[in-house]
Amino acid sequence: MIFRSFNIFCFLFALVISGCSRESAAPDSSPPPLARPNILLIVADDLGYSDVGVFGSEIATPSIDALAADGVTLTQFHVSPNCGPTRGAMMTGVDPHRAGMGGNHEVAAENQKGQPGYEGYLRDDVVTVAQLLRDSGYRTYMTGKWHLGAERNNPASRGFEKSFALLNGGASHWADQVALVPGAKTRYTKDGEPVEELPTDFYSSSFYTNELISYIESENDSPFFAYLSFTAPHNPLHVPQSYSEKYRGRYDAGWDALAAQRLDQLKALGLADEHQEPQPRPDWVMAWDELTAEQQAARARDMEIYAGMIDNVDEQIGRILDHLRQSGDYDNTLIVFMSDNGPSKTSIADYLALGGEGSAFFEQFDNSTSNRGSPGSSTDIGPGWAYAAATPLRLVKGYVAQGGIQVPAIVKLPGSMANAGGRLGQLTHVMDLMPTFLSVAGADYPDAYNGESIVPVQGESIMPLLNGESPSKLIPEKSAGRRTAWTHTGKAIGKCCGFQSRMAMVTGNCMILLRTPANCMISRPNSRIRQKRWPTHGRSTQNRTA
Ligand SMILES: [Ca+2]
Repeated sequence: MIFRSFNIFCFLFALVISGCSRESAAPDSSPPPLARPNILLIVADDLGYSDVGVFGSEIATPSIDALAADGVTLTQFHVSPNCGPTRGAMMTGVDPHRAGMGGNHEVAAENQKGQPGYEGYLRDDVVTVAQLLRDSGYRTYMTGKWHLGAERNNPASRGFEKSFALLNGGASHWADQVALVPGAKTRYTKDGEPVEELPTDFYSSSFYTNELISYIESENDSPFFAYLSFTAPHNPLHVPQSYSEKYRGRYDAGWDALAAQRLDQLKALGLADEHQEPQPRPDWVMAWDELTAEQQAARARDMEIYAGMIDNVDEQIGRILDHLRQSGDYDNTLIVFMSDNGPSKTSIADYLALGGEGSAFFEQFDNSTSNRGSPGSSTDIGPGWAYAAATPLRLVKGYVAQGGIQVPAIVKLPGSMANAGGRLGQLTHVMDLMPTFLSVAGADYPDAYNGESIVPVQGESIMPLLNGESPSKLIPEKSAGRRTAWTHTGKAIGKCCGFQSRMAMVTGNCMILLRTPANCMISRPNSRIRQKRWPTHGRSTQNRTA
């Protein structure tokens, strides 16, 4: 019924568009109107809640801000606290455990290894949105970070007709292919085939954008689903120097000052309550004043580079949106922009703790302040700037707390939106993207795929919400019952009824810890659940570091 209604809508929409074309006597260079819209999904990596302008950032993001003016911002959009699980849910519309992506398998806890739900690649009993859209006649493209399995899965085997992918969770942003962590091998593929060498002028964000634009340009016979998966601003912090120079001196006052400044801006934008206090600095974040002058200079430079990476990402987004405007596709494209998790506090010390060849690996880098951001360096924003980047939320990537799982998100529907420039504060989840995309494409989620039964879809289309229809549909009755099941990578997030809890659920403005085994999503989805409200301030177990 929904799809039939949608098809009627598509037909009427096409009539309206074609009627407009006739009335305006537009030149024939524009492509013919498509009954089904294109879909462009843009994902930033480890971008904090207040790291873009419309969410309170001081970083210049005019392209993202313009997209928000044409679309709506989702101020309660939820993901998993780490890259792989978010991408698993995003691609399949189901809980990341059911997709085989319960955690980042590179850092799985002992009790997760070998368990169903923690395979580290997309399981055979899930289907991707790319597969279903391809099967329904869409052209399907992706560039950038995959992180959904290397041996068992790659974009080419999971529905993408054209792809250029980094299979790993991260790597150097330059052509040198230096691995993110000791002992890892950086792996790129093009259309599923290994890529041994990158162009000498390779820089991740611009290369991925160029490649995706070339795919979109190469064909014009059907709508496209394009997934632009930036690896920025994930560490290592790398960007052409002209971008970081724009922010020279901007962060000399430190992360405590930045957190306060962003909170003020969020209040001015109406995104934070006027009475909200700054989040207490976690024990693992040093006060800026405790750093030596040398440490402050190095850390301020890191944030300048991070800001430059986001500035550069915004420029790339502007380029692809301009391309769509010039080709006449912009108005007929559903566009989503989001981050995959909160800002990362991971520092070199954390990688060294993984053991192996750590010390020797990091000896290769020249992390002098003058070389930071350039090839041959490997730095990060560390705990302090991550704390500030998550403002006004608590904690950061890797934590089942709002700062880890609540991210900036923007959606622009095809055509003009009656609520353009507005905000939607209902609880939405990355699992909802797949059903939303299928809805606009007029495609069904099947009971079986290739003759094998598959996991039923768990997300829900947010089209009614975006269209301004039934705005309460997802809240409170839906969100109150939504099992979001975020897990922390191998670590308890708090105690619940005397047990270490690794799961939580958001209901309205509360996060509730769940007492349940980490792998119960597969084996016992209805296992006994006991709940406890998460305290205002979590305990911290980590050493402080600059
Ligand atoms: Ca990430």
